[in-house]
Amino acid sequence: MTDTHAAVERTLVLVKPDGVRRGLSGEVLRRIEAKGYALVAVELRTADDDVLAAHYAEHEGKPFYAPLVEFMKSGPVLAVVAEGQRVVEGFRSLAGTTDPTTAAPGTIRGDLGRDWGLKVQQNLVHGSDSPESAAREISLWFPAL
Ligand code: DAT
Ligand code: MG
Repeated sequence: MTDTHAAVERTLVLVKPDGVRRGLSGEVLRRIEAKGYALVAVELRTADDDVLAAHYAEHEGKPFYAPLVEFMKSGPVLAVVAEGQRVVEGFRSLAGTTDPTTAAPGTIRGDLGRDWGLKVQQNLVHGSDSPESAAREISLWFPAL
């Protein structure tokens, strides 16, 4: 192996309205920092339709799309940019799989989330799924970065 210096990358994390409502913003930030990633930006804000339509464009037309957008507008979200080598896949690993009921214990969703019998999985956090998604989402949520 010749490339021993992996590039520093950035990812977009959202603590979704369920996580903010439950007072878990600090717990999510704690896990990001405990893993050794740096916080580049942290901002509590209420998402609007334009940001959410762009953010979730890949899901437009799916049955859970409209309830997902409504849920994401149901309260403030904590928008975070975190930085470190392989942070995109690293945060996805910290978050756990999409369905919080079966997400592995030890992960954010697995430890803190569950099914509440709702149309949309309220799974506490969003994390970019690739470096390309991260670049797109960071420019959407934090155009000044
Ligand atoms: P992830 O957030 O793990 O990247 P995703 O991008 O496939 O998952 O979906 C975005 C969000 O939409 C997800 O966090 C919760 C909701 N969602 C996804 N699939 C769903 C489904 N089958 N039923 C209800 N909500 C769903
Ligand atoms: Mg996704």
